[in-house]
Amino acid sequence: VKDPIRVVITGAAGQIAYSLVYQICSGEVFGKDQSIILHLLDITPMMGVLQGLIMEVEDISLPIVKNVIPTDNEETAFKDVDVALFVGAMPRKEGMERKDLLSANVKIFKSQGIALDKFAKKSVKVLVVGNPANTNCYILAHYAPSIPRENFTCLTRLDHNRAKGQIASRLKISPDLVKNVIIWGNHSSTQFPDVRFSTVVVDGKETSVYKAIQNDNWLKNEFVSIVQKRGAAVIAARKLSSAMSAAKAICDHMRDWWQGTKDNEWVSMGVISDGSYGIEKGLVFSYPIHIKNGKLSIVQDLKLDDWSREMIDKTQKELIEEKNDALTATSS
Ligand code: NAX
Repeated sequence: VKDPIRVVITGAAGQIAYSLVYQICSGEVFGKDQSIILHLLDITPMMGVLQGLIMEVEDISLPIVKNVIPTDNEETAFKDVDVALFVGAMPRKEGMERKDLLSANVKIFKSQGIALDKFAKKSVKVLVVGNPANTNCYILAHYAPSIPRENFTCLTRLDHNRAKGQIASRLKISPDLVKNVIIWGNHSSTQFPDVRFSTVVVDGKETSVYKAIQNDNWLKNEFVSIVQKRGAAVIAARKLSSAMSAAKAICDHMRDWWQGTKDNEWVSMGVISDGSYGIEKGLVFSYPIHIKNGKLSIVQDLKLDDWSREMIDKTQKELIEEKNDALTATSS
């Protein structure tokens, strides 16, 4: 068994964390031979609930968990961590405007960014899940300037998995036979789920999604809209936001970062833009990402037609507005 890595989960008393902790502790993400010290951060009123979670972690008695540290203190939470999963955020309350939510959350991420910068290892791998995920990640990175830019990501893997799921169910095939979907842009309803380069295996033969489905109208309209609005549909049905599927997506994201993607395959991740595909440099934008030896790279040279350019510009526009509002909220 390898020496332990320190993994912090924020929002640890919440519903995503409840599904996430078991998967992290079971070795599915970092490997069965990788021991773990788990740091669990939540706010002071949730410390009792967190104790319950710790009892459960003890009770499932997994061999790779060396220690669990519950805390409401940012220094304890981020001290020497190798991996930081930012799940915690303020939920949207009734009557709250989008702007109020953004302003409350970016303040949390400013404070946690400063603490991450001060206390975490410089090699820390960061994943932001709490919404608005892209913009929270932007603020976190902004306030943690000593950590390399390529270590910051936000979660769009749930959207990616939803897109795969929709294609698979339309073709009545298993989702693992769907490859190379892309989520471009913001984890919001302006995201662009793009299957122009995706392939599927049907009856043992690999073919493009467009050929297999033979309905461009469905792929350009209904499919896009279902994926964009899937989160809202889950909330409407469950009266709670996606948690089990979000936890699974977090694990997929981190496992691929740790272990890499196959040649000629990619996944979707929000990363700090280097200007690829005409996106403003510095914006946290979801791209097709190839991973080798722990290094993320944006897949280049995919052709954009007028329709896809327009879809990408629309989600970029929303992200620029969010970023500007966030910077105003954190500077006041
Ligand atoms: P919950 O409300 O169940 O849990 C959030 C937890 O965060 C709570 O325990 C709360 O006390 C804690 N928290 C609040 N402020 C904190 C702070 N300053 N420091 C530490 N902890 C703090 O929400 P849950 O369903 O677990 O969702 C968590 C976040 O994920 C939400 O922002 C949600 O919108 C977002 N999601 C993002 C997704 C994505 O794909 N990027 C998908 C799923 C989810 O909707």
